[in-house]
Amino acid sequence: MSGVFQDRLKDCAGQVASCLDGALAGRGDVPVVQAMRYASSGGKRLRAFLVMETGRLHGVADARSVWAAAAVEAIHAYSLVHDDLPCMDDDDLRRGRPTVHLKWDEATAVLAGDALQSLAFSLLCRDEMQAPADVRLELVRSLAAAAGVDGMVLGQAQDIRAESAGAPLSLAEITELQANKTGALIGWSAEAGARLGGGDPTQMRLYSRALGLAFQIADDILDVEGDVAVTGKRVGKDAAAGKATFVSLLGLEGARARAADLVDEAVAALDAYGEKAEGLREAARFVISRQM
Ligand code: GRG
Repeated sequence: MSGVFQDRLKDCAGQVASCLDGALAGRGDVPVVQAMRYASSGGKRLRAFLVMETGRLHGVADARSVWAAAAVEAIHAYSLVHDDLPCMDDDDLRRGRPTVHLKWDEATAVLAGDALQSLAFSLLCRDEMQAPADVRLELVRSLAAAAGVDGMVLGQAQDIRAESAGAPLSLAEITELQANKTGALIGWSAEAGARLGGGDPTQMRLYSRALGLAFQIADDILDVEGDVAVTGKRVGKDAAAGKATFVSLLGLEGARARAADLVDEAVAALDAYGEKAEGLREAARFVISRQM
């Protein structure tokens, strides 16, 4: 990972952490709030980076875009807490630490996830974002669509349904499922910066579609080849569950080649932006080279 991208990712992560800390401050040691702080800390903050970097590309200062970046990270954190529950993936490890329902209990994990989701929408209403009402409304509407039953929740439901289906999913079905489950939030993140800057999100949409799919293919590869000490989550789960993945359908080399093609596609979508988009190009390359 190049120094410029690494520094910017770290910088965005720090700004988002301060924003979330501030939003959750002053509530004492209530367990559900402690669980929200725990669940929304750590992680690569790739979605936050996408919001802030596409924002910068469209002339938006970090002090404005960080609220939208924190919002998408809050939704992402909620999805991970709920995904780890015994009724879903039943995981014990996330971001290298015990999952929320093990550190507290299931009820606290459900509530912390719910409250992180509400928090996300309240962050989009913050005055500090300095967004006109129509832009703010569009960000709220599109985040609801990306997170809900037209996006991430639909993808999660398709994933759960596939586990009990008679036949493994086809490549087209997996691609659609993943576009919903992980692609929708990644897409929202890349488009949010353009929307905040009053720009046209079309190129960001093309970039993020390719990026989101490459991200998921890399995730499938990591589930086969990753090291739990580095990924901070259990690996080998897909094969153990007999799940169809990009690796089971394309083979390891095929999956790597497809991911590399998608990175080229994502990079090509940034042509019109010239040098200014170098951070986003590096992000695309990072997505398939990452070890965590
Ligand atoms: C429970 C409604 C609901 C949705 C859950 C996103 C999701 C849907 C589940 C996560 C399961 C999973 C491991 C998906 C693979 C891709 C993914 C989202 C990985 C985690 O994202 P990273 O790598 O995580 O960006 P960090 O920890 O870096 O933020």
